[in-house]
Amino acid sequence: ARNLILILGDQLSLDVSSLNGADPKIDRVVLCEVMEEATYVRHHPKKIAFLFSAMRHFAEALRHKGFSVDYTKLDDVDNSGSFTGEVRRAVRALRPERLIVTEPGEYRVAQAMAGWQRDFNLPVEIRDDRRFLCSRADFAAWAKGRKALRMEYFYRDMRRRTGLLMDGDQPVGGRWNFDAENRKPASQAGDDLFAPPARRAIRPDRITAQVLELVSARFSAHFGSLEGFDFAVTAKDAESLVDDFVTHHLPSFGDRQDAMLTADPVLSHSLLSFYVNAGLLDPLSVCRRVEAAYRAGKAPLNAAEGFIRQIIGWREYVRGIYWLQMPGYAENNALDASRALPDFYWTGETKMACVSAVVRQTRDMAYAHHIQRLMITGNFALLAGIDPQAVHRWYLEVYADAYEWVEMPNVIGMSQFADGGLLGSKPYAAGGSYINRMSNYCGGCAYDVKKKTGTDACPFNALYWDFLARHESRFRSNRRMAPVYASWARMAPETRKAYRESAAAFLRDLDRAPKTYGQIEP
Ligand code: FAD
Ligand code: DLZ
Ligand code: SF4
Repeated sequence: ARNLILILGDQLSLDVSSLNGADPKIDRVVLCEVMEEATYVRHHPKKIAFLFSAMRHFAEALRHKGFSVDYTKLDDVDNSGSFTGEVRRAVRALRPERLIVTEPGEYRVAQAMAGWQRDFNLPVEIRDDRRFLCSRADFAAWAKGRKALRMEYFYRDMRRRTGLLMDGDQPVGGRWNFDAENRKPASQAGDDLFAPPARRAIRPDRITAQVLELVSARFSAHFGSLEGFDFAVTAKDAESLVDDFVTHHLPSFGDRQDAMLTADPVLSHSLLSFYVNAGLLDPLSVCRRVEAAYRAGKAPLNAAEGFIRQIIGWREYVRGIYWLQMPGYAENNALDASRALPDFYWTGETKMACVSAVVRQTRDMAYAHHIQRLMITGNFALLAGIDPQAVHRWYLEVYADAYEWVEMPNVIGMSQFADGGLLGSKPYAAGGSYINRMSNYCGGCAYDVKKKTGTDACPFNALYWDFLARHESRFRSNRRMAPVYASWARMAPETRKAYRESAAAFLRDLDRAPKTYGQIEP
């Protein structure tokens, strides 16, 4: 072979940069299912099944285009178990002139790749990942010399650069951000108002059925259920889910974005992150579809703008932060949090109905929407002072859209404030009243959300004030936190004491409970 082209499991796009200029007659493509990638953290079985099946289908699509593809299945006898091992095997067998690969999404893999040129005595060309609008170099240039990095300004640049929702050099509707219209409480998000049609489910084909068998045989010890697997595993099926989202769910996306309902775990979210992150969907094309729906009068501006901001704003921004900050970013622990992750993150067995619902949903679907991740499981870990490393590892394991470049900044930065405010200016901490306003979880909870302290009070209430009190010296001077510290200061000393004692009692019980799950090594 002339060029050996390695395509990773989250690079499944026919126009991925490693394939640019490839010639099916003389180049060779390698894809491999390897144990190291499936177990460096114990990924949810649905995530593993999704990627393996999508990889197998992608190999078929490449063959259809005339490429010779060397595909290693997980249980092939000579599978070496790692990217480096598989590249070594392919280099020995095919004696290519060079190796071409698109830059990986994780620092860990980038480190391994950095040694390949020397290890294999072969030119290795690592190309930019053009599926992102903003290259790592562009982001570094944008960040350079700024006192504080803020997503909102980055996002405006991305709007200008793409022309999305722009009228000339002005944002459509005269404003960049319509979030003020997007935070409707649960009482306005109910099924009676919107009654969205059921989600389109993709039925497993023969290839997926084989993968499901493999994954259930090999990874049943991992957290999560394989039951009811209905992910798209081809670009074509993923496109059909975009159609479905834009037609049926986008119109109410903005209104229902922050709400949480027990009976409707997805609301109007797109469920597209799996496919965008793995390469089955192109993020910019999805945004153009959403813009077209708005321009055709089929979706309101607050929905279209909100959706597009998540993709060309947040998604690009967190990736920029990740590469700007790695490898140190993973180590951040600005709030000195050290508590072990409670077992109920793995079992869902807790009296807190909100946490239980999100953990069980995560186990079943390998999915939770943004506010569930941020304001339920994330918020609890933040308030309880859980070790951010353990929280990071949990998120990387349990969500089918998780890769470090996107998961880590969202967890270490946005959710746990472990980066000390680099990513966001204020911690996402909230007590029970926020959760009660945005969800209908509290109605079915053993705790009383209206009660502030005592054993039957919602634990989020005391934990919230305890968190603020613990970190008063850090946050008091934060302008956005001033109002809550003013309330804290106005409270009677006995009230403050009761909050802190209630929180201490809850945390003592938490510490006493056995911790089994997080300790098991892969
Ligand atoms: P929608 O609500 O429909 O949003 C549309 C798209 O916008 C998503 O598909 C996604 O591509 C993008 N998006 C939205 N919010 C973000 C964000 N904060 N960062 C990056 N992209 C965003 N997203 C991941 O893709 N992988 C992760 O591992 C991940 N971990 C997270 C951990 C925490 C603690 C938090 C708070 C958020 C995390 N997110 C992660 C971001 C967000 O929660 C998911 O992208 C979203 O829930 C995916 O569901 P959806 O496709 O239905 O999203
Ligand atoms: C997540 C994952 C899993 C579970 N398995 C594989 C695999 O067997 N082969 C593969 O090429 N990629 C896999 N992936 C995705 C990789 O972990 C991902 O490409 C790297 O972390 C870089 O982002
Ligand atoms: Fe969660 Fe508290 Fe509501 Fe129970 S009362 S569901 S613990 S917020």
